Amino acid sequence: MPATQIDVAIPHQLMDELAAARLRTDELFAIVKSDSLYDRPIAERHRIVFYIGHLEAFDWNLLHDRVLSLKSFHPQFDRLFAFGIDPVGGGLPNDQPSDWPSITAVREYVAAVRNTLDEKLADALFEPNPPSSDGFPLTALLNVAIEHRLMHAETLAYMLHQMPLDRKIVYNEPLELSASPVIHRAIEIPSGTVTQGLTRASGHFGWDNEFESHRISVPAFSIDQYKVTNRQYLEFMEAGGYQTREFWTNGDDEDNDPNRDSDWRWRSERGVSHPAFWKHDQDQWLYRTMFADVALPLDWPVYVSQAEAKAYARWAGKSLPTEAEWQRAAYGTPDGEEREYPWGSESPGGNRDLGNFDFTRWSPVPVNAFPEGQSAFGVHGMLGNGWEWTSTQFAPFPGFEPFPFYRGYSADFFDGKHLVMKGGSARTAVCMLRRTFRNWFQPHYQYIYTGFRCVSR
Ligand code: AVJ
Repeated sequence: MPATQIDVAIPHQLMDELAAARLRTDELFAIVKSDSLYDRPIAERHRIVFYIGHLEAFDWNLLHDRVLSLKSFHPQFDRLFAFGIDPVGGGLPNDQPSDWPSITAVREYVAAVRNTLDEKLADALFEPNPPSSDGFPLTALLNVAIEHRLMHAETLAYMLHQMPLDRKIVYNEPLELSASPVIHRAIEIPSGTVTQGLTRASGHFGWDNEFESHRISVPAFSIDQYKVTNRQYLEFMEAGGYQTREFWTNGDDEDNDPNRDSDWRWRSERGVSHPAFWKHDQDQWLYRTMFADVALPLDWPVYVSQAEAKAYARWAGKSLPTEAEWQRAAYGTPDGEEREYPWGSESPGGNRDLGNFDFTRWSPVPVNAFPEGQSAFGVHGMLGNGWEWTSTQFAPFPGFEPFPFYRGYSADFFDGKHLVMKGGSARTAVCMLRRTFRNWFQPHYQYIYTGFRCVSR
């Protein structure tokens, strides 16, 4: 293909991706009944109306002066809606609905930002020398806007998940409750080398924490073939898992974990006694999907905080994998080559048989539902159907540089209080299923679509 055709195709694609990402977030806000848009479904987070403004304010603040030479038309909203992440360890927000602008004013701002950006972007992307900022081309900044929005499409789903059903417009989702019987076993992974991260020279888009590329040796270990299921987690609960302190304390310091004494305190102070997605009803467990309460689907992966995952692993006499072990199980091969995806090189975009991701469903499926997606070592379900906790603290790779236009994206969380998650969920967009993408959360956050599997060393 002549170079000019490539130049034209890439910008078009990014505008289409931005438009598609906007549809995803619009579709989410449409789930909320109109009299509930000022609710705060999770105590630590903002009210829903904030996020309607935030997604546009983020794009505007990122792009308008840096690369598009546009003047702000609503600086007050640009600031009000700028920051969407919880403060760590601080108190809970106590703003009132009346502190926020009307939904009409917010929606007008959203429409105006979109129109103004789109008009200017269409020109800027086709200029002979498209604009750049600190050496980052406009296309990289657009990828940041698109992926930022798609990450919120997932974290907003976590938030709306916690709303009472009578505040949502309910969609009758067909649920996949059983596949063939799940037979658990551990798979031996021989020692080998794992490549982490991206090289800047590759020109591939990645967030700041994905650079630079480097290799790590991983000693042999064995790993669960499937994610831990609700059925297995129930056994842990019935064995007194939530009441047994030794499962919640890192006495041996094996992970060098700074949160080692805090897990039991968290469990006790909050009175945590079951996964946040479960609900006890008379004498049975129910599972709260996005749109319904159903009898606990035993073969679905359990979604829990990292503290709960570690407690289960200790009860089972095992551990959580490190980030490098997880990658070795997912992308390594017996001959030492590394794959692009667990199943090979096929992009997950076009094949719905490779896993439960990219918004096809709202809910999990049984852990053995996608045999075609297994890794070279035969480990199932590593991409999709729920992120997976690792024991690795979120920290920079060698050669890390913060993005000059978004310095805090990762660096604000290199605090020893966040753990890496790998994989993806039913609500993870296909672009973030790349090998180098790293997600992270605090160890006591229960409202995420994140499970785990165990390793033995
Ligand atoms: C990468 C998912 C941990 O939501 O806390 C969104 C993504 N950062 N806006 C988060 C993010 C800024 C972030 N995670």
